[in-house]
Amino acid sequence: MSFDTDTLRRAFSALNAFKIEIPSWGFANTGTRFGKFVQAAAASTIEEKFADGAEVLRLTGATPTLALHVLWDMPHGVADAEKVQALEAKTGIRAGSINPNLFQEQEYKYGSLCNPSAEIRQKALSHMFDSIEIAKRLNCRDISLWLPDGSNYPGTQSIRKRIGWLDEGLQATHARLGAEQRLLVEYKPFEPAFYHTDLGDWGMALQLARSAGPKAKVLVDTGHHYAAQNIEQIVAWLIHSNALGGFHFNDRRYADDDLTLGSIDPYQIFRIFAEIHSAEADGLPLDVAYMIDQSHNLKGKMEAMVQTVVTAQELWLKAALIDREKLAGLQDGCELVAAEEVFRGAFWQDVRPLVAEWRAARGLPVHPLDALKESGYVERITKERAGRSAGGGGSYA
Ligand code: LRH
Ligand code: MN
Repeated sequence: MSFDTDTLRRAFSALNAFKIEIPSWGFANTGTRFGKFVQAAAASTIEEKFADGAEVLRLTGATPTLALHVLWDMPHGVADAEKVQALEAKTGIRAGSINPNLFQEQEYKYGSLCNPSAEIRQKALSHMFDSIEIAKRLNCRDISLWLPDGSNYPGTQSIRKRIGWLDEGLQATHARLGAEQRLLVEYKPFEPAFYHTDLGDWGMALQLARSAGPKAKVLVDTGHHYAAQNIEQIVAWLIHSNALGGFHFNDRRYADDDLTLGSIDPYQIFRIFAEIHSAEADGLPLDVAYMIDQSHNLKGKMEAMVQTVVTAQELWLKAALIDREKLAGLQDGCELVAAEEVFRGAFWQDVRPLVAEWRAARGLPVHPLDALKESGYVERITKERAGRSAGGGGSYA
């Protein structure tokens, strides 16, 4: 299949520009509150998570960084930085966003940065400061914060007081950031709290980011929306407000299901990427971290991660190839059907042969999933890691 040079040029520059970060926890055994189905090949040490991440980078050429969750990956905090730097040198994949853990210690039962106890808020804040120190030591730019804080019953907590405490906490965190560092504020409407969540939606995250300071931006986890919400409209608002810091991509049928990107509604991700490409085409200065945040409870962890990166590249390219000029004219002319045909038409087109050409040109495996199978990597790590991963244990990572 041959493509005209202009399409090839546009496709190659779009794919060259697209980097997506993979989560260390995507390689670990994860589950739900009803249990965890253990996979022998799963990673449980930081060494194994970097090895798996490097294999995904080798196969896709699009994942130069690995997101770390502090207590899961660096239980000794800054003291583990040297080990991580050695792994970066050995594997060629770098540590990416640093994700504090403010959700697993007993003290956080009634919240972390929003807890009525000043002492517990201070504990949470010092974990934020540790996370910033780790990021400084590893030369990582983004501290990516999600907190589960909230309540389960009306009247049991002062929502307004908690806003004040959270505001203070994020301002204090922002004040500790290095010159080049950013604080990404991730919102979520519910779970594990089921009456109110303190950082519940994009408006709250935007308000808190603004109040914290210019280095604070909003992180959009695609799974953190009510089914009826228009996510690409939220993205447009955050771009308009120069507050879009990054994404956690995954897919869902019902709630925060953390399924693989594009498995349920690939058109959703296409519509989000279309907002990004149109903003870039209009010359808006975007500085967006694209990241995957999934838990592979049933699919093989390596297969699911490679499949996800490949799907993200395809959807990114489909949206990059929208005939923007033609579409803008039709939109301004309110030629609805013609505009929709241009927009959706880009989604229909099969870009896989184009992505295959880009991979071949970059000396990358043309079909990464097949290459993973042919490499025997999963069989090898299964043998190496077998006989260890017994026991369900906690539900996550
Ligand atoms: C919370 C979340 C957050 C991570 C966690 C693994 O639902 O999206 O980004 O800390 O998943
Ligand atoms: Mn997330």
